[in-house]
Amino acid sequence: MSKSNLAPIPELFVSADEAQRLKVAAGDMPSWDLTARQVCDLELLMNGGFYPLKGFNTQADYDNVVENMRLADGTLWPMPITLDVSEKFAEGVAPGTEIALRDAEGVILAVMTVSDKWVPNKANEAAKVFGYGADDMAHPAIAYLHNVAGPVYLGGPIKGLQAPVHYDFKARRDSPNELRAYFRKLGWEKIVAFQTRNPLHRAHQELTFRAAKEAQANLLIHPVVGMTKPGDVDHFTRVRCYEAVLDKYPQSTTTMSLLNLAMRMAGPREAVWHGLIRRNHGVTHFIVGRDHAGPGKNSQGKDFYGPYDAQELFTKYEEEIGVKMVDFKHMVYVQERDQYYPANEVPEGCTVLDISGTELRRRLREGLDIPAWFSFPEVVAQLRKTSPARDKQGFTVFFTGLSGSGKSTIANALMVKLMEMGGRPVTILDGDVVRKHLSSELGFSKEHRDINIRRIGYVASEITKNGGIAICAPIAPYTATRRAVREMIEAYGAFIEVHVATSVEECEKRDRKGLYKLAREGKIKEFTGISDPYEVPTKAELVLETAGVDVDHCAHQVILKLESLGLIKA
Ligand code: PPS
Repeated sequence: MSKSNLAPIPELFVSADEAQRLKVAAGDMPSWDLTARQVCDLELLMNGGFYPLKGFNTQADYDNVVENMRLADGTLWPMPITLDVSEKFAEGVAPGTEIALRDAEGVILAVMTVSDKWVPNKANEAAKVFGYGADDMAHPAIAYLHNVAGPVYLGGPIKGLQAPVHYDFKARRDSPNELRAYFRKLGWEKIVAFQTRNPLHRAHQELTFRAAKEAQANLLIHPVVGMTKPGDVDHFTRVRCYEAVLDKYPQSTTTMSLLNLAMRMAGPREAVWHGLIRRNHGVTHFIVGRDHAGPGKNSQGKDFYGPYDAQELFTKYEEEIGVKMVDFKHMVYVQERDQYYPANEVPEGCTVLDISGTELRRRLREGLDIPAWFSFPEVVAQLRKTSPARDKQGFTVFFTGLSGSGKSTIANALMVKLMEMGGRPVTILDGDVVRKHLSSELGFSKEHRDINIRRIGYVASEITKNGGIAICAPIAPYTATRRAVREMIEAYGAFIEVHVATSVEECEKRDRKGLYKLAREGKIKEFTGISDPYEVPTKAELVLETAGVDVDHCAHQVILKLESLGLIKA
């Protein structure tokens, strides 16, 4: 185990001629559009990252993996690699059938000969693989298993036609055999791999370098760029950060390669799985830290796994994995020495400084200083680009209220005030204007109103995502639809719901467009507040009473709210 066996590892790709023949034959096969996670799994199946698997798990392999962490033949394998499909698709596929596996664009990546088809016991899978009952949806893989994964599993051997195409960071992506060839070429015999799904800061650089020195090995930074924990920093930003850190290692000791793995956040089992995958990539040592691949807190607010569970399980199977575990040393910054030390070797009487992940996110959000002892300025610059301070992020102000309540007028006044301040582009999505340009074919049934509001929500979410300010001013009479729009936008930035609470009596008295009169006369059907419902918001960020208050004052109240939320600076 001290030296890597860098001979090529078996892949599942067929010859070019056979691939061509299968591609033509696939035209007549049932065709499955792979999910994002299945594309990641398939890539590692085909390129040998999941060696010795020859395809998606058969039922016998699955059962034994779930119960005993072993394939049916007894080989160590801790993670089910399953092709989950819909009932409808499964109905048309009998064992023995060949199916074409396509990516999101319809490109055929592989052909699978279905040998097994079964309905899994997902609750048992969750309990055995992730160690938790089916009800703990705080675990991302348990939530995925129940809410996203199809109800039927198909298993069988794979014939690989082509690897999924990546357009980003091509030069940084290596199959196991490409990495093995690289190590052979450089004469690297001992290689320690570092798995990560987070940006690297100084402490990580120190610990990885120290780990490599201790093992007298070269270092492979091997970040996961397939699927990580929901909410993680996106891989585009992370890879730019990693590239900046790579320059900090002594030349020719260290390399970096991106791994298109879909993580499950399964703690101890995941650590063993990571070890096997790294062995397949030719490494000899693997850094396993505290709470390796842990998914955070469960629904009771406790960590899913014990801090050293992953290290214990890895150690137990180290021989079989074929990779030596390197203990992750928790490195801390010692102020007086201006140096990092392992936490248990801090000189007496010295001051230890640290910044937690939560504190780092707060500093980024509020645009506060991130000291150079904590991270490299190049890394901080990349993170700031992706997570600008709140007063530089996009957001949406969503006015809702009856027709004639004053939404559009206040929205226009707000827009002008924000434009006067400058800094971010402002777009107004007014009810009338949207109905002219985006929703001209829609009427006022519940179904059509919902489509209209979701369209507004989608446009506003794109504006918010790209750092702009969206001001929406539709009636939006339904709570559930407003909530759906909120969720859509909060994925990218703040959502401020403003209820313009002018009463129906006041709106009817004003009747600026003469519509209430027509509605009373029955000439306009389904008129909000008269012959159609308006569900009053109960959780709006701001409620504006407009009776006897001028527009300027109303708009100013919104400005004050935005200031209090840190979205604009006074
Ligand atoms: S919704 O419910 O959010 O989809 O409505 P919205 O897109 O904001 O459109 C409201 C404007 O359409 C005019 N209008 C009606 N409103 C309500 N009910 C009915 N049946 C109706 N028919 C036409 C009305 O002018 C609304 O404009 P505002 O600016 O709200 O007064």
